[in-house]
Amino acid sequence: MKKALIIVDLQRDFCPGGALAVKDGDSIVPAVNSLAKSFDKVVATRDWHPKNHISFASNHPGKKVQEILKTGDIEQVLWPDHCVPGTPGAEFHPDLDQRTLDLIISKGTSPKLDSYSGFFENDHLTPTGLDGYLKNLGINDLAVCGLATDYCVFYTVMDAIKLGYKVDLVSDCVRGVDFPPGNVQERLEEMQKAGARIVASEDPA
Ligand code: VGL
Ligand code: ZN
Repeated sequence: MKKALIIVDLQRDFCPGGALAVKDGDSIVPAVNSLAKSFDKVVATRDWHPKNHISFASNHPGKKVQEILKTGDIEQVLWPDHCVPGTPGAEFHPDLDQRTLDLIISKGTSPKLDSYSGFFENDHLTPTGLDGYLKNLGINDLAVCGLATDYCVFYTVMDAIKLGYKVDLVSDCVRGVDFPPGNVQERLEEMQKAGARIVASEDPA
């Protein structure tokens, strides 16, 4: 059975010192590197936002970071500018072993739409191509790790389950924003309820 590891947004801006730092975000890198060795395919997603992106509070005069913007059906949390291509913050963490990566999926590239999930943009309609890649390879078993547990990891896991994949969430290889406080625990429980298996990277798959 072929299986793939999805490494979500292990970028400098989500690590300590970055624009949208996740506490201890960088601490998962060594475990992610060793985990990657035991998968047939390794995919990294990356947040890849134009400067005029809808999710940046700086693009909405009078709005502050972590305020919520309602646009149609979508509730958009506003963030500091982050992961703008060409800036250091958009790069993968320098210690992430990029030699293991088979595919890189950029997401959130259109100014008007955010994309937390590695599979669909936040309209839940526009695919990133990841599902097609995996299905074409006959891969049905996924493990998901990376940043942030309660945003991009969560939405990636939930979409993967909806698309019919068997999903392991690697608990020691994720870290969360935890906004609003308690969000990480709530999202972990939601993922588990939906059918994700919470595993440790040492557990045999
Ligand atoms: C993320 C907030 C905004 C993430 C991305 O990778 O979890 N969170 N953009
Ligand atoms: Zn983002």
